[in-house]
Amino acid sequence: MNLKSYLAARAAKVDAAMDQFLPKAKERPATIHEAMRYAVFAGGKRLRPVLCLAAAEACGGKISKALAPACAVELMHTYSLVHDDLPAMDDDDLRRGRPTCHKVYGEGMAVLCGDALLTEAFIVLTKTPATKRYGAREYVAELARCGGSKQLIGGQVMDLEGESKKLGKRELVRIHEAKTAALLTTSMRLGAMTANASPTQLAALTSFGYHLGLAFQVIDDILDVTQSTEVLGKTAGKDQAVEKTTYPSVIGLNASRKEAAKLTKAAMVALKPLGKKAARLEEIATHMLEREY
Ligand code: GRG
Repeated sequence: MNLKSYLAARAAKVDAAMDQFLPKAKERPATIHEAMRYAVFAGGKRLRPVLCLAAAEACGGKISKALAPACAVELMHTYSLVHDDLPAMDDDDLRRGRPTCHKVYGEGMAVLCGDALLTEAFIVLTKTPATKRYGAREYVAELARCGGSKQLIGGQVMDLEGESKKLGKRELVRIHEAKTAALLTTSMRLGAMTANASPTQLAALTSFGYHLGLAFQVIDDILDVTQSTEVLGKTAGKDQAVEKTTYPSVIGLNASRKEAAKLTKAAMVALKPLGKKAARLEEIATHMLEREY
């Protein structure tokens, strides 16, 4: 199967599982369940869950066992987007090509929607089958650590506190390690755990997730400068407009492109211990480097 069909098929599997896991839109109180579904089924790329499934396969596992953590990481990701878009944070009107959650449901409901999505992530995660090496304790610790004050929340704090300052590359990398790279790494690790990954396999996929996550963020910063709002589905040029520190603003566009390629190469090198089973992950990494939205 070529990569485009593979990604579409995997995203469809994730969507079908997500539809089963989430409370129905009419379940009372309906507004919150509608809002959760509005945020989740808004046409995201499903990159994190697809990586989670691919990580399971790269360790010889079955994707059916990795669907719950795949949905859990997407739920955590969607919560972070809903809260990040709020007026108190990035104040964005557009996400995934549609009005942001708070624009449709109001600020109070969007706060609750993010809270509910985050909580739901853990409910869904508990449906993951245990393996010889890993069970509920390891799965929950992994996702909670990623979402906590040292990773996602911590990264957002550094981001908020850096808003009025000119940051250097080291501070910028620290923010993206805690935000984008952390969630991509956890997606890989949870997928690997469902396949009873050996310590060597887990370490390889951890390193892959870290480097790919940083590369993804560099590309995201580049696209903010080079693409249109229509193509991105979110407000283009936003970083420049609010004078946010980004890779292009710190090292320039050309050096940013080189940095993304270097990080992607490092991600590929990390896959070596997995041998041929990692071929799909290599393809995904190349695709992500070349992505246009
Ligand atoms: C806890 C509020 C809060 C925030 C945590 C992860 C994060 C920090 C905030 C999310 C907003 C943001 C700009 C994250 C950077 C990562 C990124 C580029 C997200 C967009 O991911 P895509 O392109 O989005 O995969 P889709 O819509 O395709 O899922």
